[in-house]
Amino acid sequence: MHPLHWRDTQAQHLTQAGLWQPQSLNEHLQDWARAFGPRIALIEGDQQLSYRDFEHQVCCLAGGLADLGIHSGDRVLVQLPNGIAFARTLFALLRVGAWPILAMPAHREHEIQALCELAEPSAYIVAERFLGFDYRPMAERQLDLCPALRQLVIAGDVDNRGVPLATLHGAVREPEPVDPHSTALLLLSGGTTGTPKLIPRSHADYAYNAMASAQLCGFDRDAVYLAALPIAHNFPLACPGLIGALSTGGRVVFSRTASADEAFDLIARHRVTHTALVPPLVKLWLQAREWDHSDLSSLRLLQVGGARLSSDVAALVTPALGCALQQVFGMAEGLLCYTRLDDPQSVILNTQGRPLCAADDVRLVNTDGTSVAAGEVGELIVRGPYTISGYYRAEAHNRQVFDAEGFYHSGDLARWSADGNLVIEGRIKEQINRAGEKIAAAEIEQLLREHPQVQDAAVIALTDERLGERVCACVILHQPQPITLGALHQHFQSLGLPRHKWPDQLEILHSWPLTSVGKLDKRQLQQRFQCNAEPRQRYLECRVPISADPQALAAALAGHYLPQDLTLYEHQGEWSLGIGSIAQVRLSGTTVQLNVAGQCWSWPADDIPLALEKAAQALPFELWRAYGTATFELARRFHQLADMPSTRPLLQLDIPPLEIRVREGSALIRALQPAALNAAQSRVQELDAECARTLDQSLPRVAQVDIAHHDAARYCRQVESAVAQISRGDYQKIILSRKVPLEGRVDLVASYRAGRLANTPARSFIHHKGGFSCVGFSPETVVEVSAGGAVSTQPLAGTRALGRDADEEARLRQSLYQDPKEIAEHAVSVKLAFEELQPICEPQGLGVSEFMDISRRGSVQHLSSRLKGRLKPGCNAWHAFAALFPAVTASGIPKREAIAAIAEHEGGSRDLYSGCVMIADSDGSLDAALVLRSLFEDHGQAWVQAGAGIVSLSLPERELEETREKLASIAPHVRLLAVETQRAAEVQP
Ligand code: OOB
Repeated sequence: MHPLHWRDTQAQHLTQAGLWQPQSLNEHLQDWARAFGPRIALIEGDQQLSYRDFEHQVCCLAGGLADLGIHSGDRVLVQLPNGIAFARTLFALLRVGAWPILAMPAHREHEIQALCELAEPSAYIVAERFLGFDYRPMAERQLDLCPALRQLVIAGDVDNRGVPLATLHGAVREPEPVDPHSTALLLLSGGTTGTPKLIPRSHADYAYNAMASAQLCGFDRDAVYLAALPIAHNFPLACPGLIGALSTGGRVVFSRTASADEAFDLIARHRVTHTALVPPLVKLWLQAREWDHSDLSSLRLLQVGGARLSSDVAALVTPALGCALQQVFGMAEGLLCYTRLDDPQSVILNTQGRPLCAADDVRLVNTDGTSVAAGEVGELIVRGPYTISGYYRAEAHNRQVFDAEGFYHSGDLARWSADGNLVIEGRIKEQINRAGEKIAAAEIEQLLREHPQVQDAAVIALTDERLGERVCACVILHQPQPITLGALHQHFQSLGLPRHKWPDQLEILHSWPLTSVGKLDKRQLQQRFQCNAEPRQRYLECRVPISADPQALAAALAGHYLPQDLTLYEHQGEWSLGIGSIAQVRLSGTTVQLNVAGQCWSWPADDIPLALEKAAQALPFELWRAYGTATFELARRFHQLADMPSTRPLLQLDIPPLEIRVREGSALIRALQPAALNAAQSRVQELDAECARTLDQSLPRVAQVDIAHHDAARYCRQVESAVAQISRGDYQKIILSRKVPLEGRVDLVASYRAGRLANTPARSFIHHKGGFSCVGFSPETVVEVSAGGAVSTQPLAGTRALGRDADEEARLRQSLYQDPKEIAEHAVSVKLAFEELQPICEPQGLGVSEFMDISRRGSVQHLSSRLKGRLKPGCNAWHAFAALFPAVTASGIPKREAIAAIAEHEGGSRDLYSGCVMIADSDGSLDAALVLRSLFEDHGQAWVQAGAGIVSLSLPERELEETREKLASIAPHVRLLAVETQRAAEVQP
């Protein structure tokens, strides 16, 4: 007998036993529509659909799909978020007998392409966009790459190719006759291997899966199920989930995401009775409950499964959420184990329950296939009425994981508790084989969590030349105080743990990487930290006392190290100078790349904050500071506009091998090499003595800059045309800028010193890299994020000149406070910054800490406000950056339209102007200065650039005047190189 046919041999028996019903899933839906006709079946936002209407819509869509040429046995890739469109599509495909392949919204090109290659779908039904991601370009590429793919159906607006889902209305036809034992749909495996596996579930087995689960979980007509996990996953789809709720006449409420904000509101509004989560989300819900007091009293049962739930967290569920807990151990391959509703608390808190069906044949075996002794841990193998007999198109893999008796070898390690319940102890793959000693990751994780500083832990195996595998502890800390591997070793020693179980490597994270359904993704952790195999390099440090003015010394040091690539960044009383680059992180094209000493890693850039976090975590240095820039055109990525041609990466960060941080009284020198440290120390001491002696040298001549007239007429025309677009309602506000070229070669350091003396900037900087230089006196930061996750931004909008004296300044300030245009402009900017911070910050504590103060910046004064908040769990500094970039002060409102119009009016890319110069630290902090009031030089050609905010009331002359006022804070301070030095520079540009 072929092992894969074990289940087929049982068909008659299973049918006779009443476990398999002789109906297709579509026929079940028809029965439910007849039985529960006018009752509400589905709710999404304000839309509610009765069983009858839902079934009718399914029939019409099935007709439309058939008209498109989608027939019985065709595979159809479905990638839709939680919503009615998903349910309609699923059942319509079942009605025509096509096989839906249920991809998750979080899947991207890598997974989608692999699925297309494997299953050769004839159609792809996909959302237009979801959570900021536009699926259409990816889907269109699949049309070109996958020859079998004939139809693209878009739920939403079509861009170039495809048909809108909403237009698929066909005549209602008789459904195709379907064998209930045949494949109904293909689920994706939650497996840990690289390639996706497809799991063919039949009508009969899946109907049993959902309906028996509904019974076990106490679903009835009054059940209101909240689909919070992504509905393409087996758990919310059929355990009992959507299909189970429909089978009892209950209703299903769709939540777009599983965030507590959204879900709590829906639970209260629709009196939800049941829902399901994976453990990482349970923790977030429990945290949210500390301040959220939504009415969750309707909730009867929270199902938790998909990964191990610790007993401690399990114990918090009922007190915090007021509902019963059920633990679920399940798998898309079939087997479901549930704790029962009437189980004692000890079973519910400490076990993963027992099989759904008496006919589930579950065994725990040793590596040689023999059953383990009572209470011992073994690999869980299973066959049964709703467990598959083989993956789709995976013969070789099937031979490995299905044995001759038809058992599926799950790779999960489990034991039976004395009371007959399963306790999942981990996975075979999560056992670390350290020099031959087997170590269970779960055991070390539990002990790590007992350390007072550790909030959560994950332990992974990394390949090690010496040990075979080494133990890597990944931890999230309660407080961002650093913890060392040594401290963890002490902890393990005090617990009496043998030395070979102590972690060999420690990695500190701010949040966990999650799989598409929200489980901890250990594979990503392995990829991320494997390249840290070499111990991280440490900076050698020394602190030198100084007597010079820190700004003068920092500038002198920059002058000394030029023309090497460097960045000098002033913030909070410190001038931080990064010299050279030993590692580079770049965002360009579709990836974020990390280069270190000739080795390169890359991460897909469809989630830029995540990719940057991964790159940062892979840096093989301890306590690094990165210096970098972001061009204004990066904003086009964040706002789904097409890239513009550019020679510079959208974002680049460099780790310097040498750093000098100067403040009043001392300089901290940090270098990777002892020789570099010593040399820098001597340099600092020499230059400190020189700066302290010389006060101000006579700086070279001032450049001739025609800030009053250059391009003035064209600028006024641009303002006029923008005002017309604003009156037409294209956008509300736009910042248009004007470039004024300078003759001669600029002395960066002298210009910096002169400009800095005349300005009172929020930040200042010199950035020089590969023939491009920028010196700036930034009026505001785009974002400041502390190591502890405090976020702050300071929008400045509304400008007046400072005038010639204190009286004039006071008079101009008065007029600024009384100008409705300036005040409106300011208020709108503050509101926008608030809205941008909301999705990434904890709701409590997010607010405006300073409102409409005055900030004096060089030759001008501005209305300024400050907003502060705290990052939500799961968000990093780059999420804050992505939310706030570009500064509204430099783009306009709404940002997307304004950014598009800027390119149109200014005709070309802005590059660094109105982008950022920034520093980012290994502790997660980030400080990004807005590049305005700056001087630029690119391969010998220098210019200054400034803009003004255009609104409907703008007058071209006044806006031109504003650009002059702003240019006046930089242009007069530009210093040129002496003639001889210029000549030398021309020879070697
Ligand atoms: C569910 O399904 P999949 O296919 O995404 O993942 C299955 C794997 C299992 O083999 C096991 O390794 C792990 O996820 N798992 C658990 C668990 N439940 C699943 N590990 C520890 N404790 C648990 N309670 O994850 C799934 C399918 C249906 C219902 C619930 C979960």
